[in-house]
Order: sequence, then structure tokens, then C-alpha cells
Amino acid sequence: MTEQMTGAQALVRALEHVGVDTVFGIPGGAVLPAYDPLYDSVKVRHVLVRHEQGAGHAAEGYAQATGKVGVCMATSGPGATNLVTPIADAYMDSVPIVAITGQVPTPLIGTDAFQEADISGITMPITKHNFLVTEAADIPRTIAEAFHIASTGRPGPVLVDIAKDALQDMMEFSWPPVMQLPGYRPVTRPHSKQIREAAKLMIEAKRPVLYVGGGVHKAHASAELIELAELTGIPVVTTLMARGTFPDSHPQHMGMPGMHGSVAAVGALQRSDLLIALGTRFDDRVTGQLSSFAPNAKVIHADIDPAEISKNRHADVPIVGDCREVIGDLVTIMRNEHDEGRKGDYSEWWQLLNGYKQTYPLGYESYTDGSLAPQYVMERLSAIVGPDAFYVAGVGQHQMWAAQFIGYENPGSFINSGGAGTMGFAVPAAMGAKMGRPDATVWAVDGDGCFQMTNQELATCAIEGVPVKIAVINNGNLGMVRQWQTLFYDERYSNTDLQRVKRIPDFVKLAEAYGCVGLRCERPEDVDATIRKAMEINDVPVVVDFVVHQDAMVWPMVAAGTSNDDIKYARDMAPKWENEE
Ligand SMILES: Cc1ncc(C[n+]2csc(CCOP(=O)(O)OP(=O)(O)O)c2C)c(N)n1
Ligand SMILES: [Mg+2]
Repeated sequence: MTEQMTGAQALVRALEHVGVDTVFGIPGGAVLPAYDPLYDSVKVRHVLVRHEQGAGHAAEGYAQATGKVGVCMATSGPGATNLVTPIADAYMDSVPIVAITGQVPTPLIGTDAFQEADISGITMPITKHNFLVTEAADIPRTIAEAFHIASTGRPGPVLVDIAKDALQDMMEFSWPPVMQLPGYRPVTRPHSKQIREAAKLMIEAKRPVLYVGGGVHKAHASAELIELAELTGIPVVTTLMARGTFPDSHPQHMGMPGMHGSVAAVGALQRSDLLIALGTRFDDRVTGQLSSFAPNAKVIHADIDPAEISKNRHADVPIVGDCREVIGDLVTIMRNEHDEGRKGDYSEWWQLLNGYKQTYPLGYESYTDGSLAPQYVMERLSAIVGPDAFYVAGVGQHQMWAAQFIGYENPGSFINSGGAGTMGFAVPAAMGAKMGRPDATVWAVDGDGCFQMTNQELATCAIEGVPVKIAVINNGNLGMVRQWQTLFYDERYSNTDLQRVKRIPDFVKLAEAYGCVGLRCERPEDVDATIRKAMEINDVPVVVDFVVHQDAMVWPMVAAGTSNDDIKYARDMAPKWENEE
């Protein structure tokens, strides 16, 4: 059965068919035809944001909290270019979103028409795939393909740029369309020979580590991971993108590796003889100086994207496949091996690792002048709010403290901008997460710098009834940059002071201006009561201005470009590796 309709009506109908319930966007000339049928849709709710960057990050937060594809929409030219940052962000963190943009009418493409930008060309290197649609008849098939590509294999952003005339022209609508993606067939089943090779190495190894990345949660393989870890007794590290995929409270958890990872996690990787890398990509923030990373380790590397394998570090056993299938197969084969009396012995390894854990726990400085330590705020948030909430971070010191000092027990409960490090991510992403999961408590942990980049979406939250909670960790500075200036630029604080004494803007008044509740907390003894008060307000968004000490630093730290072996757990304090071995 086919039906006559406009391309714009077909677009909305297709979105309904693929199960979209929420679209974040802002209208404008080129995309206007699409907004007309959207007005009538009872299935698709369009959320009018205040900046297209907010729409993109909201789609990312929605996608990560729900596991579905997030959708954002913008007009041509500047509307579309405002989506570039969130699209790049989604690409770096493999977040499934579909960005729909209006384009100038087909005859005007290439003429520098009003509000023309070649958004398909601009986003070519930062999308998993993108489409320029110039025929109304192609719209349903393109939408079906876009959602399929975004959500299968390694997830990622897909752009669908639709010329205005294609939205206006009449076409014959039918569903489902026949997708035309002959070259796109992601491999999900791992090769059994590779699984056997991996099992052999895991049994022979004396110092194995499960190096777990964001891909494990994306494959919904947290339960399989716990099973594999407990079955084998192998220690686990969870990267920034994998926090919560393995419970922090689990005795086999060594913490987060990398530049601001725990000494135990970094030490485990460095001294390992076998890395079992799952859905992770040997990012420079994890490896430090690549040539000295885990120098004695063989590598098993499993990823759904073959391009990641041996990209940065040679894999002795490459496995292309979906992490859930890979880990499931590893559980089965290891169980058989154990039944036949073959089991790894990691007892000496655990002695060493438990020593690291005990000697170098995470810690921080408290202040005698009564001022607030930001890490303490995180600890109390974690204790009072608990592990069932979503925590969404901005980028900077507060992000690292949120990764370190909040206890994550559930996969996907920490949402942040890892690969791109996009300041301004938190407020709109928290909004998207809360709209996707209205039943859940959503706390954004934001920096005073980050917050000033996208706080306009508080207006959207207040108007649309999205009661997120925002903890602004107000250290008066672009703190992470200031930390580098302290350590590497002789305390020359060039352009990092946000002039907190002038209180411009006053975050409490700003919150109130946006129809939110604003609270301020400046002393450790007020932290619990302030968090509790914020937890009691569930009808409007709450912003808490946590005024913290400006000199708090993120430790441990591996200075950029140096070896993980040179990690410091406080300023000028290095762990003693040799003596312990
Ligand atoms: C869009 C963008 N611009 C610049 C940077 C570089 N940068 C990284 S962290 C940071 C400081 C963030 O300041 P704030 O939000 O106050 O967080 P803090 O580090 O103080 O916790 C800056 C400027 C970035 N990551 N993203
Ligand atoms: Mg700051």
C-alpha cells in the first residue's frame, strides 16, 4: 500500500516508523517544511532547544541513557554548523545519533545561496556515514538506512541533509523501504580460532589484565564481563568510557587507567604480561607514551571495528566481533579449559596488585581554612544520591573527580565526553538523558567554565519540565588548564582566571532567571544538607553552586607524552615500583 504525501510528511512518518519519540532541534528556512507535519505528530515530540549544539548533545545524552538512537534537527548553514561539535563528539565516543538538517533547494546548491553550507562535506570526516537527499522519494529509505547504520556495528553519528525541494515535493510513501547498503555488513561473530588462541594465552599468562573500554557497555556485555572476570580471577580496569561496566565495589576492580587513573590500574597495565583489550582503543590518554606502554604484555584485542585493531598497538590475537559474543565465547571456552584441569595461576600477581591498592589508594587534600575540597563534594554526592542515578560530566578537573570519586555500580551510569573532551557537554546531555529516562535521577557535574558554554538549555529544561540537577564545581578557573600551568608553565596563569570574586555571572541568580532553583554551598559542613535539599526538588531543575578551593588538583597524573611508569600520585610523589617486585 502506498500513500501520496510530501517529502516532509514522509520524513515524519519514517521517523515514527523507526520508533523515534523525541527530536531536539531548532527550525529555520530550509528545514521549515519538515516542521509543519511535525506539528501534527502525536508520536514524535520535538523539543525546542536554545542552541543547536544543545540539540546535538541532548541527542547524545538521550542515546546513552536509553540505548536508542538520539535525534537532532537543524536548518541549513549556521544551524547545521552548530551541530558540528556534537557530531564530532558522538563520532569520537561512538554514540548513535542521527542529525537531520535542511539544505537549500537543489537548484541553489553550490551557488553560495542564503544559509548554504556544505554540511555533508564538512561532516564527512566526523560521521560514520552521511547523506545528501535531493529526491523526495529517497527520504524513507534514507531514514531507515541512517538509523540502521547509526545503531549497528560500531555505533556513531549519521547525518541526513535534505534539500528543501525534496521536503516539498510529492512522493509515494510505503513502509518498510528496501535498504540499499550492499557494502555494509558489520562482523559480530568472532572467529573460533582466535577465541582458542586467546584462551591459550589467558591460561599461560602470569599477569593478565582485562582492559575494558566503552564498547563493552555498548555491546550490553557487562554481565558477561563479570562472569568472565569471576571465572578466571583476572583483574579488571575500566576506562573513562567504561566506568560502571564492571562494578567499582568488586574486589577484582583496579580502577580507571590512564592519565588520571589509579596507581593500581596504571601499574597493573604496565606490569602485565597479557592485556585482554575489550571494546577499547588504546587511546593516548590511557597508554601515555606508547613506546613504553605495558612493555612486556602480549595483546588480545577484541573490537567490532576492525580499523581499531593494531591501530596504536600491535595485537597478537586480533578478534573482530561484538564484545558480548566475544566475551560469551571466552566464558564458554575458559569453562571447558577449567573442566580439563587447565587454569591460570595469578596468585603472585594478585599479591603485587593488592599491594598497589593498599599503598596507593585515591586521596586528596583537605583545607584547614574551612574551604571546600571538590573531591569531597563528589564523595558526598555518591554517598547520598547513590549508584542508581545517571551522572553526566563536563570536561576538566570536575570530570576527572567525577570519574574517580563517584562509585559506579551500573553500566552506562557515567555519561561524559571522553574522546573529544567537549566543554559544554554536561547540561544538554543531562537534559537528553533525563528526557530519555524520566524515572531516573540525573545529576550533571559541571565546571564553572563549561557551564557558561551551554547553560542556555536550562531554559529548555525549565519549560519542558525536565528536572535535572546540576552541581557546578566552581573553582573560579579553567581549572584543568590552570593545573597544567601550575605544573608545566611555572605558575604563569595566562587566561584561566574566570574572576570568581566578581561573581559574574552569579550562578544562583542565573538559575533563578531560567526558572530553576539555585542553591549555593561554600563550606564542607553544608554539603550534605545542600545535596539533600536538591534531591527533594523534583518539579524544576536545580543548580547548586559549589564554591570550591581554586588550587585543588587532579591526582594521580601521568604528564602528557611521558611514560605511565612516571605516574605521580601527588605532586612530586612517585610510587616505588621496583622495591615492591
Ligand atoms: C570547547 C572546549 N574548549 C576548550 C577546551 C580546553 N579545556 C579543557 S578543560 C578546560 C577548563 C574547563 O574549565 P571548567 O569547566 O571550569 O572545569 P575545571 O577544570 O575547572 O573543573 C579547558 C578550557 C575544551 N576541552 N573544550
Ligand atoms: Mg572551573
